[in-house]
Amino acid sequence: MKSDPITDIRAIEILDNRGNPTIRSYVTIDNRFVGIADVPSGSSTGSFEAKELRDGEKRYNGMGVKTAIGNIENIIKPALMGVHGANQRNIDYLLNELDGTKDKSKLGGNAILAVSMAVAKAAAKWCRLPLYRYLNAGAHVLPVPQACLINGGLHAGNDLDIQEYCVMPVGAKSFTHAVQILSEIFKELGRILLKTMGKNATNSSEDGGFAPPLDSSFKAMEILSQAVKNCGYSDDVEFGLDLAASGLLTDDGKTYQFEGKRRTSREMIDYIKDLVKAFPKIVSIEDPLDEKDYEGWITITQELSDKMIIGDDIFATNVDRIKMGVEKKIANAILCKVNQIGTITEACDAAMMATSNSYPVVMSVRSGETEDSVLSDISCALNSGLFKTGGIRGSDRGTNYNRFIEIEHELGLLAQYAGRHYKGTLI
Ligand code: 2PG
Ligand code: MG
Repeated sequence: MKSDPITDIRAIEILDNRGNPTIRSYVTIDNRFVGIADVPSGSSTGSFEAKELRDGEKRYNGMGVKTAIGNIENIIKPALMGVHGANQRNIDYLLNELDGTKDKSKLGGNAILAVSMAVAKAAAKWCRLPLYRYLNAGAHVLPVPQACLINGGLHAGNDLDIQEYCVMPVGAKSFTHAVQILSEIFKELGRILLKTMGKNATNSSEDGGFAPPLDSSFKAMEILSQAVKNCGYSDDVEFGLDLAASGLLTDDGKTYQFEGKRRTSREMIDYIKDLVKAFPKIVSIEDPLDEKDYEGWITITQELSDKMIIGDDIFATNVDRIKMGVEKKIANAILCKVNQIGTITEACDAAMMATSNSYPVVMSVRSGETEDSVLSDISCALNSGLFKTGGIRGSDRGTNYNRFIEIEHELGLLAQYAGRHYKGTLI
């Protein structure tokens, strides 16, 4: 009898923060060690992502995940019963083999990830280790939280076309201190929005930032910078944007509908260059262009080489796509979202591929999250220098902030806050 056999796998349908169903899975090792994991889900999803399996029936407007749960119970469970749990690479390999498709569309990326993450959690318990330590004996980096305090695009019911305006407290002394800075700026931002635009301006977005009735990125950056200044943190923070530009592309497949105009790729690049000229503390720009606009990506990476140009939809946390990006000189950093690729092993491989080509790794949550903080542990295991968390309110966001604070306490003197070295590999 193996000492770490998988002895049970179960899954149920729960709700995420947007009121959409998602999967919670339970994996048991050796009849005693239970790992529980919830699957995140995006709104601004790219076409290269692992496919989420949704029921497409009347219930939950087609968003149910009962078919994916059926796949866990009827296909994955019988295949994994008795298999060593504490060998994540082998588990993830078996999951991929069972699915047999490139995009995990047969069993569902959500079904596969649910099991991949719950196995890791159960195995960590079996080893009597916290998950980050189980995944990497050298885990010690607390990332700079990249918190989006103002939202637009698909994440907000306003007219801002850029999806995320983020604050990065690079000058904080620790992760715990970074959270304090973010919270103070968030509250001051709320006061400014209330005073200048009234209470409707303080409504929340899908992932916890404000969704003020603005239609200009310059104005949003102005207000955000003012809040930072009022709190006295101008020297301690930098800014990041996520344009999520695949969602801005028009039907012609070439031009973008952005801030009241149809713009070519060149015009989008020029707009971004003007914006970062006006706000030089914007150091990080994610998905400035569509996931297939390779020429545009090559140009912006070259012309804004002093900024972090982060590939999210274009790379989809996929080793082959990152390799392609490195060869073509597309972007100079990656966003790492575990559910884009569908297993922990493949997400770690993507991060390693990026790191070994000097592309910094920004770990990220999705807009659809639950109270599960598994991504914090994975970020810590990867010694990632940045973590995109969404806003600072809501327990679906707070769970990751709080988990990092907990890890920082746990690590004590071993903990290293990435701070101004967020681009570097601190392994
Ligand atoms: C993104 C993410 C997270 P979503 O585009 O980076 O903020 O959004 O999860 O909706 O894809
Ligand atoms: Mg993005």
